[in-house]
Amino acid sequence: MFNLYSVDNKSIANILYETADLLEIDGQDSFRIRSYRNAAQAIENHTEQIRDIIGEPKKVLAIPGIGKGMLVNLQELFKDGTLSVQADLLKKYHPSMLQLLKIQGLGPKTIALIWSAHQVCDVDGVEKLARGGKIRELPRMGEKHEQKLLKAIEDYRRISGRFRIDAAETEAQKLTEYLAKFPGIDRITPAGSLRRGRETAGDLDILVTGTACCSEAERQQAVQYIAKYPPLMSIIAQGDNKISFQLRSGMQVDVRLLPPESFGAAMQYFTGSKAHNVALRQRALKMGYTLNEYSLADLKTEKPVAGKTEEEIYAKLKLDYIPPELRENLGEIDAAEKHTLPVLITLDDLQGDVHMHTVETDGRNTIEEMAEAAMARGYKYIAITDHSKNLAFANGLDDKRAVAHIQKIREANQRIDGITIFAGIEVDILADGDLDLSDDVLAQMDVVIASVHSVFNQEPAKMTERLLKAVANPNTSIIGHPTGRLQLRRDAYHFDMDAVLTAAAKQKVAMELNSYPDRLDLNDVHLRQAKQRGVKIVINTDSHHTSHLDKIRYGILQARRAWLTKDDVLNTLPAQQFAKAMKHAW
Ligand code: DGT
Ligand code: CA
Ligand code: CA
Ligand code: ZN
Repeated sequence: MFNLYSVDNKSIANILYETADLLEIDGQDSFRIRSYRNAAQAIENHTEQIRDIIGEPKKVLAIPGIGKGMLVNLQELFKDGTLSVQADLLKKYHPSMLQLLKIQGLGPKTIALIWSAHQVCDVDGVEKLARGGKIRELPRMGEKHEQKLLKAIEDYRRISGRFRIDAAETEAQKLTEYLAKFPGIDRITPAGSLRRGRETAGDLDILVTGTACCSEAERQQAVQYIAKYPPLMSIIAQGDNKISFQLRSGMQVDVRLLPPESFGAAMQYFTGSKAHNVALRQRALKMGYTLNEYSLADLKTEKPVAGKTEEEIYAKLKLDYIPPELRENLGEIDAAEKHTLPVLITLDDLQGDVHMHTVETDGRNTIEEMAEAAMARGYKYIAITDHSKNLAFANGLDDKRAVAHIQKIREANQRIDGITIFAGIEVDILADGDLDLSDDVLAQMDVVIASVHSVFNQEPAKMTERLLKAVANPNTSIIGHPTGRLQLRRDAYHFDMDAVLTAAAKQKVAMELNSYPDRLDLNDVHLRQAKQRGVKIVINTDSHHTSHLDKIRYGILQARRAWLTKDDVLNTLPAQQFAKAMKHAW
């Protein structure tokens, strides 16, 4: 069973929401359904992680909306990794029901209708019904509903085709914990787009090796074990050294079992990218070798010359080792040959994180708590950057509150040893390009992040002008999440990126790499463009909770994919130099 001690409140809430929907489809009484929804909501909003308090029933029962029955459910969830109420319902219907519930506008009531009329509960089946005009015949449904449903299925397919890096990573971790329990599996590693740090993954590629992968009979036993992975929904293909399946989340997984002597070759091959591999194979051929997933071998004798590690393969091909993030055939092979690969930035290079919110606006923790958490990560400084008044729903600060907040931050900085706390703001860039607070107040800040949070649909020329005005404001230190895109949800707003980058380089205004996995903004492509224009980057988390500080690693991955080095990133500087950089001096 996978380890639920790494499961956060959000995932527990999701299981309870799903269960409530399933109970509703099953026609159970509304009181019971509501108790699941209420518990889900309470857990989702609870600041303490259930996994930390599950051993203390009193604390769990103290959460409003959680009664004795729900406590038993939660205990079961942590003990067995599943909820029997949910498991039974999924057995009665089919696990595909969970994917149906993810379709916009398709609720439990309609699903129940479809089920009772047609006993269909999978996306393909429902689509077929809609195309055949069968949905409009159901009670209280019409042609309009049918068309809307078809459109929603199309959207679902488009979006669910790829998963965000954090979701892919979580699934990979859970599966890894499960695989590690099989005797004779010694190494498990993700390959593919996840290992290259791409912002989304189409599917998971997991490589496994150990004594259990040596003979066909042994591999078959391991494959049998993998086929019993609880979140597995259906097996797509199964072979001698490979099994592909779909998880209940909709994610597809390829697991390959390899003998230790070809593990490096397999890592190289399945990490990709395809374009990198094609180029590398051509190089191998020119040098008298063949390269495949089993080894690098002599072209004539077919004798393997490397395969156990990736390092020896690159070395034999007379290349410096190429980090996975660079393997996109964008010049890395050439650079590896000439020994000019950049020394990519690492997490350890960062000295601080300068975009975070507190309880003063829409964050969940205090200045002190953020500072302590940052110190525990080894940071030398942070900046507290709460919202400005234009973001009314986030309780944004007006001039007066902003000044008082600066004072509070300065006091906290005095009180707390071992870390510098800069006073900052994430100020809204208004529709006309003005900033949302007075110049006089902004001038008192150490760090001014200017961000667009409203009126996204301006004409590109207008949006460009708006951003240029914000860059030109002498108080602006950083442009926050510069394109505004939300992955798989909202496209970037349209503007002339090159014009904005050119102006930013000239004014010495930095661009943010916002590490929040919904955002990853700027992305790898824009970061490379920024570097070419001589623009400096600040890598931040935009934390609204102490636990969010961890998300910095997603930003680091994107920075590495963009070939960024320590010198390209301002928050690798010591505190005093960083403070100067925020005032356009570097
Ligand atoms: P994804 O899943 O769309 O996010 O992207 P990847 O890069 O994970 O692609 P995937 O899962 O199709 O394949 C994993 C790796 O396997 C890929 O990066 C390179 C390797 N690979 C797959 N198909 C081929 C192929 O036809 N030729 C070569 N040379 N490599 C391949
Ligand atoms: Ca993949
Ligand atoms: Ca794959
Ligand atoms: Zn923001």
